[in-house]
Amino acid sequence: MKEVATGEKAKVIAVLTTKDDYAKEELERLVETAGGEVEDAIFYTRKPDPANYLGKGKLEKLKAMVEVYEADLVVFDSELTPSQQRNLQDVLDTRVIDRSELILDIFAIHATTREGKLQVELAQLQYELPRLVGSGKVLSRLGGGIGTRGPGETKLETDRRRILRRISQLKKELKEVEVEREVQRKGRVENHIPMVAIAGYTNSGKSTLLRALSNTDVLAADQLFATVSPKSARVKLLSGREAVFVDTVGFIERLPTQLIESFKSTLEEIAYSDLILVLGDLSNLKRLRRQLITVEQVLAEIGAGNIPRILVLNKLDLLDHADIAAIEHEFPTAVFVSAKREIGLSTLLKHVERALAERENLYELSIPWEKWGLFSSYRDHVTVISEQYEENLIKVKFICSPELYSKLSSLKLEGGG
Ligand SMILES: Nc1nc2c(ncn2[C@@H]2O[C@H](COP(=O)(O)OP(=O)(O)OP(=O)(O)O)[C@@H](O)[C@H]2O)c(=O)[nH]1
Ligand SMILES: [Mg+2]
Repeated sequence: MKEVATGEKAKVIAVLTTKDDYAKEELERLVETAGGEVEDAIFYTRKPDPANYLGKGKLEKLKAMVEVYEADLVVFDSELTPSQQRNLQDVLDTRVIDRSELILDIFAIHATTREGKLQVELAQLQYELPRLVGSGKVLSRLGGGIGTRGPGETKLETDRRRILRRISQLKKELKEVEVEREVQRKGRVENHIPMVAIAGYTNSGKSTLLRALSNTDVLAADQLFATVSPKSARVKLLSGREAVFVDTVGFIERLPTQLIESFKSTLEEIAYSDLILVLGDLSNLKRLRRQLITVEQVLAEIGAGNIPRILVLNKLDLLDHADIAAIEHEFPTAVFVSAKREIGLSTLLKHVERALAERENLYELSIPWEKWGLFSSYRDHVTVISEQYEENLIKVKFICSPELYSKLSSLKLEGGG
């Protein structure tokens, strides 16, 4: 919504395609985040009409509403086909967008890094492409009649070629950024630094949690998709070992497929992690249950379905004691925190450490003094249980991953164990 730049709120009429308060509220929040305000809404739950989506009566009602409110924009809470979108714009004489375009718009506003901007542009072009082709078809069928006269086929062909060229260029640039990311990831694996992804529905408090755990300056805001270019930070666990915690792009019901595709490399960070903190927002329990289902679906879709996880329920400060007891009963394995008030964070870190240790073992090595320094350089990545100093060696008992052990075992005293 361009109105964001001028500071003026765009007047929006919403078209809701399910009788569902939750969907209505979510669409309103999406519109607000994009810089608009829902003035009024209509419901249309019948089968969509192929030409205009709406039936004749509803369309007339909507047209009247657009005029009364002098609406800048009509937003549909579902997907519109390219021709439906064009036809509606013609009839209503105002801009009409669907849910995907709205979400893409928010991503465009919030992208801060070069990678984020490239990803959003790619998603937007991929959204636009079939719309160009679609309008071309409509035009040729109507023979470019009065009132529907638009760019001719030749102009459309050049537009299409231009977009396709840009798409392949964006993909190339993104590949380069991905290579950097892969190098970082390999570095972390080689240094045996476990990676913990913080995933969850948008606005659940992921960035606030990363900020609280790492004391770094991470942007958090009461907006949907505040984070489009996530950061990561090293966090010292209670034993002194370190892990890298990664913030992630929030999930939402019906996340546009173009976004999943172009943010693939960012979302893949979740699939490469050793542990996922699935963050839920306790401020509305009905919403929480529904959001957790969506999160499960997206995790499966991005190939992260089998990674160990901890359910972390956030915004504990908003519940009173009676509610807490009931919700603990419903989610017996969850860890309850308030990222904002920094409640429950050390318990959470304990759970993280325990979960990370699950695939680790207890080992014992006798290390000659001259190699002790080398062993010590891995101190952040192993949990030392005991050290016993002897004349020319140190006996050390520690817990670490099998991979790290195979590296460290080369330090042992010849013939020792
Ligand atoms: N009351 C309360 N509010 C919280 C808590 N944690 C986060 N919030 C608020 O929830 C809102 C969203 O927080 P973010 O950390 O930006 O959420 P996010 O999950 O990163 O959201 P996206 O990046 O948009 O997906 C902000 O207004 C936070 O201040 C909490 O423990 N209690
Ligand atoms: Mg965030």
